[in-house]
Parts: sequence; C-alpha cells; structure tokens
Amino acid sequence: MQKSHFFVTGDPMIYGADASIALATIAIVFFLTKFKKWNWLWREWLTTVDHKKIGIMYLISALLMLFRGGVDAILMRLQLAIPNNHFLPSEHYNEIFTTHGTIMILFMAMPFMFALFNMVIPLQIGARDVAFPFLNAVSFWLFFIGAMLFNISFVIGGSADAGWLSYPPLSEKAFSPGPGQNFWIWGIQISGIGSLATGINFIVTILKMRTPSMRLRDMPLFSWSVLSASIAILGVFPILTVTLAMLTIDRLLGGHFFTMTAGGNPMMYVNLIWMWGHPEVYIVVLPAFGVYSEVVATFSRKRIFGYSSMVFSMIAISVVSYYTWAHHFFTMGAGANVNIVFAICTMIIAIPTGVKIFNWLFTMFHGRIKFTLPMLWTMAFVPCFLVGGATGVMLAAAPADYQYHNSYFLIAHFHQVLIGGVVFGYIAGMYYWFPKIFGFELNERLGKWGFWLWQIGFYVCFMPQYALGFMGMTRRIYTYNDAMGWDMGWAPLNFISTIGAFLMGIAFLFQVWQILYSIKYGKRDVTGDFWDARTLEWSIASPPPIYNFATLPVVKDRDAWWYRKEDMKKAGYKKEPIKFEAIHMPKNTGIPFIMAVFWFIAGFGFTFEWNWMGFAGLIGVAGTLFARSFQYDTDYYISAEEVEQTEKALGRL
Ligand code: HEM
Ligand SMILES: [Cu+2]
Repeated sequence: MQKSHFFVTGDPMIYGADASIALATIAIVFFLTKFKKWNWLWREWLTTVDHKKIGIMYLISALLMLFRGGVDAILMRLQLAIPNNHFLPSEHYNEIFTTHGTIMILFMAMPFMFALFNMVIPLQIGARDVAFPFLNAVSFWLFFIGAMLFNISFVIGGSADAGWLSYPPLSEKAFSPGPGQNFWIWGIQISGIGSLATGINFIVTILKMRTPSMRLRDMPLFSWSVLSASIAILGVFPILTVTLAMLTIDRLLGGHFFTMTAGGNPMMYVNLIWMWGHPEVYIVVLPAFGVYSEVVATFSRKRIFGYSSMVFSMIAISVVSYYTWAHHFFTMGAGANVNIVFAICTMIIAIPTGVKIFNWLFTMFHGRIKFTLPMLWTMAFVPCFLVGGATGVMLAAAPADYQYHNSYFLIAHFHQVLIGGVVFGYIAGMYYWFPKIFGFELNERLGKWGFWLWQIGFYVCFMPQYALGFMGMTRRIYTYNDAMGWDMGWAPLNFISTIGAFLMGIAFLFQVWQILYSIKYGKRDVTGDFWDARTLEWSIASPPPIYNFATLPVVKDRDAWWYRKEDMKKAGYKKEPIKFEAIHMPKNTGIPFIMAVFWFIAGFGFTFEWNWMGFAGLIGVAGTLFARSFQYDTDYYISAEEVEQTEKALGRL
C-alpha cells in the first residue's frame, strides 16, 4: 500500500468529515478536561459492568449510527431524485449503499436490540444483573470498537463498496484490492464475536437468573422474545465468523475458497452468508415482537391474548427461519426442487407471524386503549408489517421472483419490514422503557411530531419504489438516463421517494430534539411505574438502584406486578416486613475496554496488511485475558444497612 492512499482525499464531503471528526474530538477533550470529567468517564462508564449503563451506551451508539446510516440514505436518495444526476460519482454511490446497509443492520439494529436486552431483561425477570457481567462489558466494547473500525474507513483507507454482504468474486482481492473490504471484514468480525457472547449471556441469564419463583410459563413475552433471538444468535453467528474467516484467508493468505479459477466456488459464500443473514433478520425482529406484546398489553390494560400461542409462534419462527436462506438467490440455478422447498418454508413463516398479529389485535379489542407514544408506534407497525409481509410472500413465490429479484420491489419490501417491523419496534421500546431507565418523562408533543413525520415519510418514500420495481428499476444503480426518467416514468416516482426520505430525516431530528428538550425540562417520575404497567421492572424505583431488587420478588402468576397491585388495593392488605440482606455485586474493571483497544489495533493492522501490528494487537488481547485470570478482587457486597438506606432514600419503604 502506498502512503498517499492512507488518508482519503479528493472529495469535499470527505474533507468535511475530516474537519467535523477533528472538531468533535477537540470539543469532547476540551469539555472533559474543563469540567474535570475524565475520572468520571472512566469510573462510571468505560469500566462499568452494570447492565443498565451498558444498555445506555448501546442506545447512544445505536442512535449515532442511525444518524450516520440515515445521512447515507439521504445522500443516495438525493442522487436518485432526478435523472442523469452526477452529484455522487458511481464509486462513491457503491461505497454509500454498502456502508448504509452494513451500518443499519450490524451497527444500528444490533446495538439498539442489545440496548433493550440490557436495559430491560434483568429487571423484567427479577435479577440483579446478567449472568456474566464481565463478558457483557466485553461484548459491548467489542461491538463499539468494531463499529468504530468500520466507520473510520470513510476517512482513512477508503470504504468497502461490494454491497452489505460483500459477495465474492467482487469482494476478493483481485476486484477489491484496497483496505476498504478488509475494514468491512474486521469491523464485522470483531463486533460479531461480541454479539455471539451477548447471545450466550442472555440465554444463561434468562434460564438461570430468573427470580426463583418465576416459572418459564409466567415469563413476560419480551423475555421470551429475547430468549428465542439469543438462541438464534447462538445458532448462526458462528457461521458468520467462519464465513468471514474464509474470506480473510482468501484475501490475506491467497486462499481460494471462493475463487473459481483455482477450484473454489463463490456460490458457497452466498449460501453461507445467507445461512447467517436470513436468521439474522429474524433475530432483529423477534425482540421487536416482544416489545409490541408488552406495549399492547399495558396500554390496552388487558392480559395479552393467546400467551402460549405467542411463545410457540416465536419459537416456530426462529426454527423455520433456519430453512429459508436460499430464497435470496432463487435465480442462482439450483433447480426447481430446491427452490420449491425454500419457497414453501418461507411462506410457512407467514403463519406464526399472522397468529401474532391476530393476538395483538384481539388484545386491543375491547381494551381501554391509551394512545401513548409507544402505543402509537405499535399500532402503526401492524398495517405496515402486514403489507411488508405480504410483499415478502410475493417474493417467496420462486417463479415470480425471477421478475422481482434485484429490483426496487425488493428494496421497498425489505425496508418495509426492517423499518415498519424492527425500527418501529425498537423506537416503541425506547419510548416505553425510557422513564424506567432514565427516571424522567419524554415530551409527548415533540414525539408526536416525530411519529407522524416518520409515518408519512415512510409511505411517501417506499410505496413508489414498489412501482419502480415493476417498471424495471434495478437496485444498486447510481443514475438513470432521461429516456428512462421521463419516457418510462422513473423520474417522478424517484423524486417523490426522495421527498419521503427527507421527511423521515426531519422526523429523526424531532426525536433528537425531544430527547434533548426532555433532559432539560422532562418531569421526574417518582412512582417507578410510569405507565401503570404489568411486569416486574415497574415494581422498583426509576432509575433502578445499582442492585435492582432489594429483595428478590415473588412471582405467582403472569403479569406479576399487575396482580400484586391488585392485591395491594384490596381491603386489609398488609405489607409484609422486609428483611434486607447483603447483596453480592461485581466490581468495575477496565479490562474489557483495554481488550477492545487491542482488538482495534489488531483489526487496523490486518486491514492494512501490516502483520506486525495485527499480531501485536492479538498479543495484547491475549495479555488482557491473562491479566483477567489473575484478577482476584472481582466482587464486593453491599451491606444490608446500605440497601435499607438506599431504599429509604428512594422512598420505597
Ligand atoms: C430511514 C430511511 C431509509 C432510507 C431512505 C433508505 C434508503 C436506502 C437506499 C436508497 C438504498 C440503496 C438502494 C440501491 O441503490 O440499491 C438502501 C439500501 C439498503 N438499506 Fe436502506 N434506507 C433507510 C433505512 C434502512 C434501515 C433502517 C435499514 C436496516 C435496518 C436499511 C437497510 C438497507 C440495506 C441492507 C440495504 C442494501 C444495501 C446493499 O445493496 O448492499 N435501510 N436504503
Ligand atoms: Cu431471507
């Protein structure tokens, strides 16, 4: 590699990014120094093992990445708004759709999902933390450092441009020689290891750390959704790890797994990556289904309709989703019999999903619905996901897919399920649990502006794309000529679509404003049960004390907190005297953060094929593992008196 290629040059947008990165860094360093916050940053955040704080860090990262992915989206839509546009050169367009797709799925949806896991699960099952708090911190920092490694490719070395799943032969060295593709590999590889560890952590947490009286069949549906998503993570993330390792061997060591010329086969990569990739989209949507279930029950003020069928549907979805991957390449030429199997399996998924939709509707039926922000997002999800699901069944019809494949019809379909299903769900979850984690209320009026602009923007942006697909517009094209634009009618629809993208951009700004405004002016929640809700997380203070539960809650039924509230309202209810005990807690440690820094060094070194640096980083990683195994002072006790005092100060006695 030539030195002159190190910094990306020649594009005003890149210089703008250079300048803003430099300014932001200087500003952060300045304020941390001025307000003497370095110590606070290290003690309270960088070394924390508290699941609530880790959840908050995931949330902030996800919102930042939503912003970056959103800017990418707006740039692409600007480019496509009119025919014959040369605002973005073609290579730059390729880089942008690649980074947009990668960031939205791996560095926005995944951390948003892990934010909800961390902020909610221990509280919802009556636990004091996750099963492995240290590993949880390692997972976060691996995700974060992987995301940073991927993101700096924008200004250093150049971005990947072979699409969000980087199919060979395009992603092989012969066709993508620069470091961009390596950034993609190492960014995802490092954060992927973190995701796998998170999956394991939450399976064990949910199975082993529930308050002893909570039976599985009384567990809230969000916890069930996290369990099924985590099992799917455990099943498929190793496939991603291995696939990326094979691509690394091809690129860095001259292997030929995926190169035809030496007996390899690129279709092998396509199969492998979708064996992970398809379950991955169900991994991100299942927790959203969990959120909808909690929100619908709380704001219809009813028990969820069809609890067991909800659990069975989620398990069915996660199992069947393993057998659908080839629907992404019906046109590969595997033959009719293979296509039939995968088409049918794909269509089968519509059944459990339909069951869930009916259950949500029946829960709302005859309920006293409160139209709060989380409920609005949930109600908007139902029709949106229905249409997205229906177009999915259209795509699953293998012969018809020969028409839809690689067209804007597909783009419209997957954005409809990813935005209408996943993003709406995570936003609903963020609004729902915000008062719990932060202890104050979010402004409704600004939130409603955000909501309606998102909704209108979504349909204006993506409905025209279905039509564009039928009119022959293929995905991943950076421009189209006047004849297509005006005579074939692509231009007006593309222009409308771009307007929709801007509306969603404005909607996001309203949400940022909403959060900033509420930090300053939001009313404190002193009840701990802001929505008059049903599950255990609402039975403790907001924000919860470090140990979550002063005494482990007793669960006799589903919706444990709701029925305890009913009991408390009964005449002659006597509060049982509480006996406080010392609580065992994990100690903060800087090792996960330091380990991630070494991973960054390793990833950066291998990206530029500076092997000395790559191996130095790996040795550092091994060193931190070694250091951890000699760390004996890893836990402490909070005394019974201290717990009692904290509870008193929180007004909980
Ligand atoms: C917020 C509004 C969004 C807009 C306006 C938008 C727009 C776009 C556009 C214009 C493309 C490129 C189409 C092409 O040239 O082929 C694209 C691709 C893509 N988007 Fe989005 N997007 C949005 C949100 C999302 C979200 C939330 C996700 C995932 C959670 C997502 C995932 C993807 C993926 C995976 C691709 C394919 C990238 C590739 O072809 O390699 N997008 N999007
Ligand atoms: Cu799929």
